[in-house]
Amino acid sequence: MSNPLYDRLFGIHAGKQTPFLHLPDGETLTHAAFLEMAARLANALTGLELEPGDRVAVQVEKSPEALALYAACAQAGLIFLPLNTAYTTSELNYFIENSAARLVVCDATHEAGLTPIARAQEARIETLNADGSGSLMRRALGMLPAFEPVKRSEDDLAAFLYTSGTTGRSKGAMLTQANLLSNAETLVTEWRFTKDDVLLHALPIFHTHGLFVATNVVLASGGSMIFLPKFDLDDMLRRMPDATSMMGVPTFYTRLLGDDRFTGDLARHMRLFISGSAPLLAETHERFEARTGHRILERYGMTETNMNTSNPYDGERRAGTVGFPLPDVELKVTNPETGEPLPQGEIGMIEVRGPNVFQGYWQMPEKTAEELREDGFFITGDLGRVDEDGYVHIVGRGKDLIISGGYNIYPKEIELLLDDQPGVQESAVIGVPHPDFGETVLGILVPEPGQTPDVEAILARTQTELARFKHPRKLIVMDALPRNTMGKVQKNALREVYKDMFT
Ligand code: MCA
Ligand code: AMP
Repeated sequence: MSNPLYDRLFGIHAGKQTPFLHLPDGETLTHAAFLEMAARLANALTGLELEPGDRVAVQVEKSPEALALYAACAQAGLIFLPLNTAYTTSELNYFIENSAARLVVCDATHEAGLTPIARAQEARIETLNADGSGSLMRRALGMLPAFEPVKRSEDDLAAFLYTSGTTGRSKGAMLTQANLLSNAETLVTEWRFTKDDVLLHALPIFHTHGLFVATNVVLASGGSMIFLPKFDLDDMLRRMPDATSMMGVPTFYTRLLGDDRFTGDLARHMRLFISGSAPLLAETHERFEARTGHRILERYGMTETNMNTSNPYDGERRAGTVGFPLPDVELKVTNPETGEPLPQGEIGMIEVRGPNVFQGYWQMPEKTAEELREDGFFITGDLGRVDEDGYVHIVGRGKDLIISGGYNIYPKEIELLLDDQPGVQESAVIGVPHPDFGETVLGILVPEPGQTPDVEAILARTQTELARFKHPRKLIVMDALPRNTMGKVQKNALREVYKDMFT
């Protein structure tokens, strides 16, 4: 029976004794062993009475078992819904409820907190820990290491990835098998991945970058990954000699450059360095080339679209640009007010269309209609231009987004929480330059007349409600927010005033 996602990424490796994951302890997991683990998990999932199309919400640490759970969901026709390990219980409550997940898989340390939430949804809960232990693997180990993939078509949904929104409510981006496959297969060709590649993988696997870009590309090409639990400079330097390629967010590159042990010699044998998820400063690009001789290949993508553009493998990788639209992706720059295409070179809204573009936001038809045009073009919210040679430049964001170390943060979500705090009349949250994370979160509070907000207590409150990476690194109290004549808060003015706060 056919199941394109499983067949083309995983099934092609059936029985192969070639390495797939090189683990931190020196062990290697072969493709065959990985597929057996996935099949056992798929048997365990169907044993939990899950039906094709059901959502499986997964908040677990990075491990081979966590990756096998993704493969198992593909095989069993379930919708994989990975969640950032930094999310707090109150954030998770929303995702589980909104997606109506049928199964929640979490670390044992979060089981007690999540059980009432799962129960309220009549969802099951299983545990999977960083070391591969937990109730889900216990079930899986008692299962057969073979599973007949559930029949699926390319148009069936394969994953939901939640992305924050301008209104503060996260939206579940629905991705089909075709969305994932088309992008993975295009990138293998564009970036020349082969079975001989060994990718240094230190990204989290709950976002597009680490899961669909890095992992799917390696799967589709038959290569292997040095699978590190997180970015640790010592591990990166130690393992780089065994790798051929690396994908990372700009923070990876600035951290490597910040260490004298990262020498040209250490990187010389590498085939390819790729950057994305946030703007790579042209200066970082240049320093990296001066140190290693390599020009970083920068590409541009989104949760809703996977990858849209890439600098060329052969040809000039132009610093400060995100390269050309991928072969099957159409990209246009439009007038943000009218949607009319603009002449080449002019700055406007970037819109994209192609097999990579998602199906819409789960149960949010109005939000979908606002961003996904009927003709299939997705309004990215990024402002850019196409230069005379066809390179795409991202020059800013129409959306009020902060990107910190590659994680997206929508100010609205934090502002809603700050506005609710005692003594606060209103707030504004902005991103300001940060040497390590690129940008970081700054909160500005306007007190209610005659009141003095307790800044420490408010910071503490953000800590219980919001994931760590969203916490304002500082709160500033101001008498009034700058506003334009329309009454809109002038965040640009605030960003200008506080731009040197962390640099
Ligand atoms: C960790 N912290 C952060 C971040 N990460 N704070 C702000 N922004 C972050 N990104 C917190 C930690 O909890 C810690 O808190 C403190 O900051 C310092 O942590 P540190 O040890 O320095 O951080 P780290 O654990 O080394 O992580 C930094 C990191 C990591 C390596 C940059 O955030 C990372 O792997 N980022 C990649 C994100 C990613 O994959 N994005 C792709 C999204 P405390 O002070 O309490 O100790 S997909 C996407 O964007 C699209 C589709 C695309 O194009 O790819
Ligand atoms: P996400 O919501 O995590 O999918 O993040 C997508 C956003 O990250 C895009 O809309 C861009 O604003 C930003 N982004 C991704 N790659 C790049 C890049 N290479 N340069 C600049 N911004 C990027």
